[in-house]
Amino acid sequence: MAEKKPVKICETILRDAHQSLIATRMPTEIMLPILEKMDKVGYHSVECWGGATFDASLRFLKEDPWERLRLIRKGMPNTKLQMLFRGQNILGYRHYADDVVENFVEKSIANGIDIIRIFDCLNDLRNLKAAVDATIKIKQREGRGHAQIALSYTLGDAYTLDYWMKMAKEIEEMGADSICIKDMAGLLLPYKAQELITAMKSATNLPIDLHSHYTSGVAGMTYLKAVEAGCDIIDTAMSPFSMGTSQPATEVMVETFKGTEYDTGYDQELLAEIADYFAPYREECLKTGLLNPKVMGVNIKTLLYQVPGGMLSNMVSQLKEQNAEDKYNEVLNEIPRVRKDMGEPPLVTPSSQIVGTQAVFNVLMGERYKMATDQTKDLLRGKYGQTVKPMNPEVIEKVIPGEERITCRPADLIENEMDKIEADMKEYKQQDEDVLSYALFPQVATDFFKYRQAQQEKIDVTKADKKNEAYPV
Ligand SMILES: [Mn+2]
Repeated sequence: MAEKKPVKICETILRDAHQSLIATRMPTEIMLPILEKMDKVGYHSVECWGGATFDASLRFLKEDPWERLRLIRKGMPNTKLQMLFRGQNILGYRHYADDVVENFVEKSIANGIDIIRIFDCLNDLRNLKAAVDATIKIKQREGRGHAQIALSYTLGDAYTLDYWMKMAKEIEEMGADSICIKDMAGLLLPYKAQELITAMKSATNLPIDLHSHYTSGVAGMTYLKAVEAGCDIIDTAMSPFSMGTSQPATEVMVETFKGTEYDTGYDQELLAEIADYFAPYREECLKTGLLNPKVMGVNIKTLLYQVPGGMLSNMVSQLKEQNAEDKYNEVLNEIPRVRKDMGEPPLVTPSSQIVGTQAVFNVLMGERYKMATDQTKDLLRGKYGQTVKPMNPEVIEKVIPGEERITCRPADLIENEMDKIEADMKEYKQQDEDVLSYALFPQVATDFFKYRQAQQEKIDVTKADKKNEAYPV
C-alpha cells in the first residue's frame, strides 16, 4: 500500500451543521453531555464557535457565547477547537477598528479557541490582515493559536486556476498556518475540485482544508476527488445533522476512506454512539419544525444558476412582496450582470444580498440602477474592499456621481474604538468579554445583559443560602 496519509476531519456539528439546518439554534445544554465522547474520536478539530452562533446565542437562546466556549473547552480538553471569523467584520455586520479585531482574537484564544478560520466576502486579503497578525502574535507568545485563511469559492471569469494559485501564495506569505477553500454554496464539482486542489498544492506547502455543503448534492464526491488530489482536511458533520444544506456525513466519509492510504482510523462504534446521542434531538427539531425537510434535499438550481440557495430564496420572497413573481427569470438573468458591474465578487454574505437585492431593483424599476441601495453605494465606493475585477465605471458614475472612492484598506479609516465602546456599556460589564459582545451587537447584547441581571437577581431570591448569605450566580 502507498504511504499512509490519513485525511483529517474538522467536525462541524457544533457550528456549521446546526447553523445550516436549524438556524443556529442548538443550545449549549444539548452539546455538553456528548463532549467527552467527541473528545475521544481524534478529530483534527471541532468547529464549535463563531459564524452565526454568537449572535444566535445572545439573541435567541439567551446564552452567553463566551460561557459556551469555556464549557466546550472544559468538556473537550484534548481536541482542537475551531471558530469562523469574518475578517474585519469579526462576527458582526460592519467593519471594526483594528483594536476590536485584535481584542476579539485574543479573547477567543484565551477562552479556548485553537484554530481561527478567517475569511472575507470579497477575498480581499487586506481585510484579513489584522485578525491573522493578531493570531500569529499570540501563537509566538503562547504557542497556541492557528490562523487559517479561507477563500470564498466562486465561479466566474476572474476565478481561474491562476487566481487560486496566486491567492494561495499570498496567503502563505501572510504567515497563515493553513488554507481553506470555503464553498458555501456547494458549487465545487468533483473533477473541478481535483484540478483546483492539484493546482493549489503545486503553489503552496500549506495544508489545505476543503469546506463544502451538500446543497447541490455533490459534496461527498467532491471530497473524494479532493482528497485523492492531496487535500489534507475535510469538513464533515455527524449524520443526524449532515447532508442537505449542511456538510457530508462524518461516518460516511470515514467509512469511504477505510483501508486506503487516507484511512482516518476513527472508531465507527464511537461515532455511532455520538450519532445515537444526536438522533433524538434531530427528531425533536423535525417535530417542532425547526428542521424543515425542505433544506434536506438536493437543490439543483444552485448548480444551474451558480447562485447560493439562500440567495435564491431571498429573491423569491422579495419578488413575492412586490407581487412580481413573474419577474423571476428576468432577475435570474440580471444577477450575473450586476455581479459583473460590481467587479465579480464571490456571492457570500454580505455580497450575495447586495447583488441579489440590486438585481431585483434593476428589474422592478424598469431601468438599471435607477435606484441603488446604500450597500450597493458602499460597495461601489470601495468601503467593503477591493474586488477581483474592476467595477463598471458607467455604473459608478450613475450611482455615486462625482464621489470620491477609497482604495485603501477600509479599516485604515476607522479609529481605535475599544475605549469608547467600553465607556458606553460599562454599567453592564461583568467580564472583559462583555465589551466585545456589546461591540458586535449593541442592542442584542444590552437586552441579554438585562436578562442576565434579572436572572441573577431572581436566582438570588429563590436559591439564596440565607444562613451563609451566599448568593449563587
Ligand atoms: Mn459553511
